[in-house]
Amino acid sequence: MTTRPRLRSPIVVLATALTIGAAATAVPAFAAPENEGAACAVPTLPDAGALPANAKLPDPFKKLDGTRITSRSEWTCRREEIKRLAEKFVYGAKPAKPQSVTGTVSSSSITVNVSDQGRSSSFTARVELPSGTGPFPAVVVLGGFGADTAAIKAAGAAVINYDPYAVGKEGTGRTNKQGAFYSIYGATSPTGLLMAWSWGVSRIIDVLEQSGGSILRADATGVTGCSRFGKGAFVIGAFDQRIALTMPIESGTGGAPIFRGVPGEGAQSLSSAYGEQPWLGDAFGTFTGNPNRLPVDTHEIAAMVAPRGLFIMDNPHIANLGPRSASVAALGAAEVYKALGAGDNISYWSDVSDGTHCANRAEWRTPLQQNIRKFLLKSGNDPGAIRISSRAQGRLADWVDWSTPALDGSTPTTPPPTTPPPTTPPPTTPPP
Ligand code: MCU
Repeated sequence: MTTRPRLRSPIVVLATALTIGAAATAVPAFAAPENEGAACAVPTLPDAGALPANAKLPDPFKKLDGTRITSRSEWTCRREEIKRLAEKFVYGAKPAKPQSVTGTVSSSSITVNVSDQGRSSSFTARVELPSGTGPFPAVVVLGGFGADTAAIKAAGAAVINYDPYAVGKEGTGRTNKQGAFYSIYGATSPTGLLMAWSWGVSRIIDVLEQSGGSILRADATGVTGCSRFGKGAFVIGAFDQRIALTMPIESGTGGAPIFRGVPGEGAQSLSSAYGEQPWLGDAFGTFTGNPNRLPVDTHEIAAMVAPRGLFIMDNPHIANLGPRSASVAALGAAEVYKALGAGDNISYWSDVSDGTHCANRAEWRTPLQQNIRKFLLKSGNDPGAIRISSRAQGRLADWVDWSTPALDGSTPTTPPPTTPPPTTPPPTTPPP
């Protein structure tokens, strides 16, 4: 079942930030909402048994009512459809912001206390500040390996060391899930670990917002992680629009690679990834034998990040990681970015020499820092790049039977950080 997020209007967000941050100096003028399309009217989703088989990638521009979007403003509610399909069939529901989120931010740690419907839990994350004077943007680094934290700090961003296992533990069965998420939503919650981890980062950002932003800016958060934590980074960035920069590394099956490409590429099989840990939601079990009935694929999850910064790093030397399928996801998402006028905001880079999984790679240092400057520090404007290694090159044309529409470009989908967003979602009825 998809939990319908409670509407949290941008006006409330602004008022909250001003009230709590009244004593601080560096209050962000406007904080983007976690999910801009929460109020969109979405048709009833199909049941798993009624989904048609489709060996090609679903058309990201085609709404549930069968018509295609024609303007950029419609992307907000089309994205909401993708979000709800992804929750129902792939990752499990991400609950709305809990009744109470409190916490503290210091120069060395963040504490998050959550309570909802009589249950509570908490977790902490260690903070490392860069040199210089804050407030700083921050990159949430999952799991503590594979991400170039020295390069992140050298670029001027703080590192928030997030332990995903505190929020969603590995090594448990699907009916005994543990961690801060499951203490609240139950050990038998059908929501998988990736979405639980995503919920945890959203709660960190809630606390950053409430802190007034004097140490860490709440409006400039990035996320990264490698391997299983690359799967996590991918989902975290897709499901919280307050995250300005999403950087999954060598994420493998359950992360960036298109599900439909995994069997042919010889990547970790869908059933292996589903069974290894409860990363994906319980509902994904229906699709592990054949992904063709999935009404969404990962090119659309990547497109949920648009027009925000997305930098997918991959390793073309290990077929088990599905780098060919990941490149197709990036190419498919890039079509959405282009249609939204944000083609420069997506990067994919698998052109690397060292084949070691989660190695620290010199090749990614410059684009990583460029992305941090562009999306977190707002001090650069380097265009993104798609650099696919010839070792593992996917072809989008093999996977699509749709073309990219020229969207009416008059309305941006996500307002820039300094401009308040509209208080009502755009109309959902198709134009006559
Ligand atoms: C690529 O991510 C995973 C992979 O899906 C697992 O099968 C393997 O056990 O672990 C990888 C990983 O997280 O390595 C650190």
